[in-house]
Amino acid sequence: MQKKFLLEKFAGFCGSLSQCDNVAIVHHNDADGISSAAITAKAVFKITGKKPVLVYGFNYRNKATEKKILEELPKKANKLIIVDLATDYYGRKLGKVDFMDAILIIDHHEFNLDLNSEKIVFIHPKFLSKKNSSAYPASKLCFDLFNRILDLQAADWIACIGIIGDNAKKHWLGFLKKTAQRNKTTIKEIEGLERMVSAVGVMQKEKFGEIFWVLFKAEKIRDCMEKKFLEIKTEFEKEEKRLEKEAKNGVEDFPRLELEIYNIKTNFPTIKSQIVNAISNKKPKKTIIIWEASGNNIRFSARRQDGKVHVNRLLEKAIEGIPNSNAGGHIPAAAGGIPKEYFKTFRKQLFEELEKIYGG
Ligand SMILES: [Mn+2]
Repeated sequence: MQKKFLLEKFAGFCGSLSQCDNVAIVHHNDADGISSAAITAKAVFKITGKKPVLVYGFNYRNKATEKKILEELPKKANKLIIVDLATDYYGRKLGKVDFMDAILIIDHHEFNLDLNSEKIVFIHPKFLSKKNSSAYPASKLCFDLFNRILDLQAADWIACIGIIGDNAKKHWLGFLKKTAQRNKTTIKEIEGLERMVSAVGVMQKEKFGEIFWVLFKAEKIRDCMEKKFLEIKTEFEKEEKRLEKEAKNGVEDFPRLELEIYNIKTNFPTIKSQIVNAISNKKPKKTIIIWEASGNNIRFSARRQDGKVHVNRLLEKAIEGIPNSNAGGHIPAAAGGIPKEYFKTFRKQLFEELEKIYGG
């Protein structure tokens, strides 16, 4: 897909938006996803004078939300914007939403299928930038795209929440610094805000929707700092500390394969991302895997920051042939799940794949 043509297609989508449209936004339920949605909603509001009629946070494999989305969409909205959701998974569902007038997808996960068509505008960093896609969070991409069409400068700090949440800070230090200056604050304060947003997403998912509206309405960082959210952040940081310790105590270390496997037990399964990021940021030359049992399933996250192992491929290989399994994401960061009775198979295939790389 040609860059110029794609940007024209994007401008065409924005140009076609009017007061008569009812826009729905579906976003990944994490810091990058919700920031992408807030930036997008601000842009839609500037263009149409209307708030989005529907906003859904969505996690992969959440069948209940998926069903609700597909039921409500045709009743309430005629245009759909999907942000920060892997299209290889979500793309298959898009067949079911061809009743929409137009669809805009902005995402940065690895993909196989280019969804661009007459009705669908699909924008991915691969089409626009030489940057590695995982280093170009969806929130920054949304910010850059809409900022071409209208002045969104005032929402620069929201893009930073997504950048920090997706562990891409080191790729955007200049932008973070500039944003902190323009907002008369520090990078540290913006990091605190990201922690607060992630804390609500992890600890009290039911309140995460509120965060979207807080970000959407906020004009500046301090408009978001509500006491009830800051209390959740304190709880979150306590749980994080506890789990980091627990993980370290039970680590399985495989030095020859530069592999460390961690296990945690928690009531807040999505906290895995934060724990594995914290470990991996200290050990960029190790493949780090963290897993936890939830019901009949094992869920896992993997990280590798020097690029020697592509953890999205690694996990995809490790789940091969396992029914009801899934895995995917980015080269340095990926996640997935399997039914727990296949944990041995998963481990066996994981080691086999690593042996191929390390020549065992
Ligand atoms: Mn993302």
